[in-house]
Amino acid sequence: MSTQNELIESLRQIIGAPNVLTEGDLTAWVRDWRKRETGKALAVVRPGSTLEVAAVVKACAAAGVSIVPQGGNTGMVVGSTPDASGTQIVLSLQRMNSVRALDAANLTITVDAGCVLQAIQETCEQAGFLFPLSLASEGSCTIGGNLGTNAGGTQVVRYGNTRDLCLGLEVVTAQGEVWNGLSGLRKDNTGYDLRDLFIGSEGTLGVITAATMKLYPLPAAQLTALAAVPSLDAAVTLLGLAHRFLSSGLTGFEVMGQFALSLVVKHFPQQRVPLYQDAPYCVVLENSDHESEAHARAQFERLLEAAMEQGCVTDAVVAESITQARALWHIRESIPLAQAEEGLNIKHDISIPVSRIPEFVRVTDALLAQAFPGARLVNYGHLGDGNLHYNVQAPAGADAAAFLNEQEQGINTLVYESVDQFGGSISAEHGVGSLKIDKLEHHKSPVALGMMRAIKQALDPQGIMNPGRVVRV
Ligand code: FAD
Ligand code: 2HG
Ligand code: ZN
Repeated sequence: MSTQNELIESLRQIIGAPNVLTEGDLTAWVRDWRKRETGKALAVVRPGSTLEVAAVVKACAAAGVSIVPQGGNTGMVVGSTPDASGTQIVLSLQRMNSVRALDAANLTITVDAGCVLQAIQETCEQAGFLFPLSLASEGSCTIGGNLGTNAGGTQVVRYGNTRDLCLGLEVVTAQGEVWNGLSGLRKDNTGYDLRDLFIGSEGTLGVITAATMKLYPLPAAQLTALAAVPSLDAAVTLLGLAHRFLSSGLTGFEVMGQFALSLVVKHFPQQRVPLYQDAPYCVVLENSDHESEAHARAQFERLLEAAMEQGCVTDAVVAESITQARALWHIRESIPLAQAEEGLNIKHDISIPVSRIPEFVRVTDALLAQAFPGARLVNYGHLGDGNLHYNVQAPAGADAAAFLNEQEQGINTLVYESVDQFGGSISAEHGVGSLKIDKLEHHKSPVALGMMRAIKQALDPQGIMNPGRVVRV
């Protein structure tokens, strides 16, 4: 029997044959969400407990077989699917989906890594708490994947990204040992922060099996508004006013370019998209208030009045009900899906200091128009965090796959050089995966890359954890 067959046999013994998939349609595990790549797995392995994960990792390490940790497989950078060799296993955490504990006094929840984000939000809400991480993929992404990518989303402006919400982790190391760091402590200065090493490491250092996350009180009211703005400069001015008028009540500030919104109108005609026809950009704002809805509404009115006086808002609607608020958010959250419907596309998940974003967009739009005539810019994102999704869609009517084949490298180089010029980052929230591994080598300093490689070598000397992702050793 070959080593690979022996490994599969021992995995079957460890976690039960029905949880080691080698046949049938494995597309859901081997193709990435964007349909950029379809790999081939030696097996899809679905352990049901931390001890099973540890035993699986030990067996793979002994056989020298690489492991690709996977949660909901909603990642944007081809990081959670196997390569085409058929020699890697996909380690799916989906069966590990229990809430372990909710500590109301400590304001924490401890969950298995395979818990779906939306299920965590709902559990917390039923217990009277807010778990603020919020992404359009929340119905299928897992907390393990959120931690693996240090996901952002639409509430970062107030609550921070996944890293800011995490107090402790349980991790299976690349050697198959279990590190229990589920402390729930808000203060712990006992040396290097191991938790922060694993957050954002995209499965390249170990497997996150559980996490202790922060909870917040549920706000008394959450109000959503949509504002039409005459320019990105105006959107930045509005952001400044929103910080001033709403203070910590400002829990969402998302910008959407007119073309991005037109794709939602085109592909989801059942959605009503107000205001967008008359403005180059619209902004979704959210005000969470711990007093009352009336207080939140009065604050919003004062903000929008001041913004209109200053000319940075030309028109606005404030949602009158939860249904209306959801509809406004749904417009924003539909943009990635509308882009997918429009065809294969190029994503740039970038961050730039907020103050420099309008100039970045002016300069980069012009460079792209000159070098790649007809390419369509889909610009939107988390302006409150200085994070744009500065995406590119093939020219209308063009063969998108052929366009990406020929132009993606050039477009990426142009955009990322501009990002460098403006002091930004080539990945704000989606991570590096395999799509940006080459780019990272150009844009990260040699000193930083050297430290990253040293960490990778120290924690995964065999190089079996998600190889070909984030950093090459
Ligand atoms: P996967 O895609 O399965 O994995 C992602 C990475 O994490 C891989 O490298 C994988 O190896 C690693 N990983 C997964 N689980 C573990 C684990 N238990 N231990 C160690 N490593 C692990 N992202 C944002 O940041 N903000 C957004 O607003 C946002 N919106 C999105 C909207 C849509 C419609 C979609 C499809 C995606 C969006 N994403 C967004 C991207 C994606 O949802 C996030 O990156 C999410 O955190 C991935 O979670 P997942 O469980 O699907 O992880
Ligand atoms: C979002 O903010 C996600 O909607 C996806 O991060 C962004 O598809 C994208 O480029
Ligand atoms: Zn995003």
